[in-house]
Amino acid sequence: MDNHTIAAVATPIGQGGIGIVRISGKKALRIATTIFRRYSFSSDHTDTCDFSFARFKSHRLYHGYVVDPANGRRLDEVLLAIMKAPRSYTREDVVEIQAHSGPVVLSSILELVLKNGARLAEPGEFTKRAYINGRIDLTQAEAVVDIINARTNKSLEIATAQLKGDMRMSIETIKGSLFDVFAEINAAIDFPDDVTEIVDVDTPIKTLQDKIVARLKELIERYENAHVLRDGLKLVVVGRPNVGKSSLMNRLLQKERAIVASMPGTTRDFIEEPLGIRGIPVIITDTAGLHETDDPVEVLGIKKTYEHTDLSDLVLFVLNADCRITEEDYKIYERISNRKLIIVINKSDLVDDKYKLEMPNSWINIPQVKISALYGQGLDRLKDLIAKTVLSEHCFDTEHTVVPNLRHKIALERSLQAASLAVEGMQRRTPFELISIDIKEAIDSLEEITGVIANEEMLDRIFSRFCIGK
Ligand SMILES: Nc1nc2c(ncn2[C@@H]2O[C@H](COP(=O)(O)OP(=O)(O)OP(=O)(O)O)[C@@H](O)[C@H]2O)c(=O)[nH]1
Ligand SMILES: [Mg+2]
Repeated sequence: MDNHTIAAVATPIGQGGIGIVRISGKKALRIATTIFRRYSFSSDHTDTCDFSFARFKSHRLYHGYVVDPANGRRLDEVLLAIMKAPRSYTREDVVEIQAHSGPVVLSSILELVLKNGARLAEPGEFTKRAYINGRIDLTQAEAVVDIINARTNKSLEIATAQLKGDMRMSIETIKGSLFDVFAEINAAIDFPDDVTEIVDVDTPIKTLQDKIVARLKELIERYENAHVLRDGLKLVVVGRPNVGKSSLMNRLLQKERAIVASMPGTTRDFIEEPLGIRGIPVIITDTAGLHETDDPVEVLGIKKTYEHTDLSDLVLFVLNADCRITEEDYKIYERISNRKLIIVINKSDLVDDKYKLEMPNSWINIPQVKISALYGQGLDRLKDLIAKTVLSEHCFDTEHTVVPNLRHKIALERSLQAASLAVEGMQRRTPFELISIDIKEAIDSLEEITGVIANEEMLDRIFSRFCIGK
């Protein structure tokens, strides 16, 4: 981490009651001293006396003006919040300038702050510093984004619990048990004669099974049962060009979000939007029509479509009621048949009510629904089918608030695999040196979750989800 003082506008750009410029780092108080003039009861309401930064008291609000020291021009009347290290968001000296919220006033204040010694913060850099300076762990940093992005009460509840440190505590408890076994085994390796009780491997095996393997499994299961409540169901709409994918997405969203046109190849990039279907939080993705093409932009769009389907919880495979199933439809099916599917037969307004689209036998068991995205027919049945399919897949766990995200789950699985290998090893009386490697691996995977072990790429991925100023 560099030790520059960083600054950014911490509130959304736009007009509003209050806008905040946030500064963090060694120079924060000095910058505040340079550009802030305290309100005084003198006739011109300006405290011209030098208000040295040493006189700022922590956790106080100061009323005054932001003044450009170069020309004495007042930029705004503000409240200055002072939080001295280490009792601040980043554990560094933090100054927040609460000004009026308008894009021009806030950017002038920010510019002045930058001119006087700060550099512009990157997205999430304040939170990254809180993590690097040890105030929060990585799960708590992630929770900050989750709180900002929360779309349902349940996801907010999960994120708040995670910010409080509940996920970290669960991980620490399991890690503590792993350390106990690790210490015991290493004692046996180092002093084989002194540690007699380790010859009895039943105790560490029981600890591994009850306090480690079982708890890891429980957390992974909680991901399976609650991640939809936490992250929203990932619903991807796919199909050939022009079958009405964008029309369907717009219908479900009840707004003209995606462009609809009669020529194929209208949607070239994916479009993602949140919505609720029968009380289930959903992230719907409209995608580029899938077909053979040499057009490089379409090729990229199609690659992205498949990336999305591969990560989806449910795929709406859209067909055209008005024409027979084509070679392209078969190819798409081949590629997505490993996902949970619903076949949506669109443009049913163009065919007779009794008309049945001929389908291969292998598709018969896939849930199907006839709709007309153009006229809004069959939408309720589609929504019921989505809810039914999802509810049969997930037994929604609404009780727990400690719910791993995908990154946590992948690391938990690695930890579980290593811990299970350690159990097997002990049962087969494998040498402790080898078992100790598995246990170390199980510990390392858990430390990746909390960020005791972290690499730059992982941190970049996590903090790039933040907005600037957070
Ligand atoms: N008759 C009828 N026309 C429809 C229906 N749904 C969509 N259309 C028409 O079909 C054409 C293509 O619709 P889009 O929603 O743009 O299709 P798309 O699958 O997103 O197409 P691409 O983005 O090009 O892959 C438009 O002219 C729509 O008005 C429907 O239910 N009935
Ligand atoms: Mg489209």
